[in-house]
Amino acid sequence: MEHLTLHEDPRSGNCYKIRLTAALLGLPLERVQYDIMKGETRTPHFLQTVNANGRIPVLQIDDRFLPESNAACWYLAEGSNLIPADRFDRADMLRWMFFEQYNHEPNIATLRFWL
Ligand SMILES: N[C@@H](CCC(=O)N[C@@H](CS)C(=O)NCC(=O)O)C(=O)O
Repeated sequence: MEHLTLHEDPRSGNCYKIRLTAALLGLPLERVQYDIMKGETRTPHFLQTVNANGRIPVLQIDDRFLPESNAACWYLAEGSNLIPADRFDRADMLRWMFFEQYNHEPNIATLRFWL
């Protein structure tokens, strides 16, 4: 059984999505926390070992690192009933995940965080 570790800042909505997906599926998740306001994801160690893009969340699966929240949600959900069996419904799910990243995340979620 693979060991799952979430590199996160608990205040981040992108990290919450992954914790929520894991909880819905009953998957145990170890949590390693960083303070993004203190630049803790911009250290040489983080950039070299966790994510060269300097951002959380990153889902660690054993010794492999998967950045991008929606990729992590997809990884956890694959094979479960959280992903529709129907081809169109699956593409529609991806549509909302892309919409979330391209429209909601930069225009609403990030502004809310900074305010
Ligand atoms: N598209 C990425 C966005 C990742 C992202 O912007 N993470 C923010 C927190 S939600 C972060 O790490 N900011 C700290 C920084 O850029 O130094 C995802 O969905 O995971």
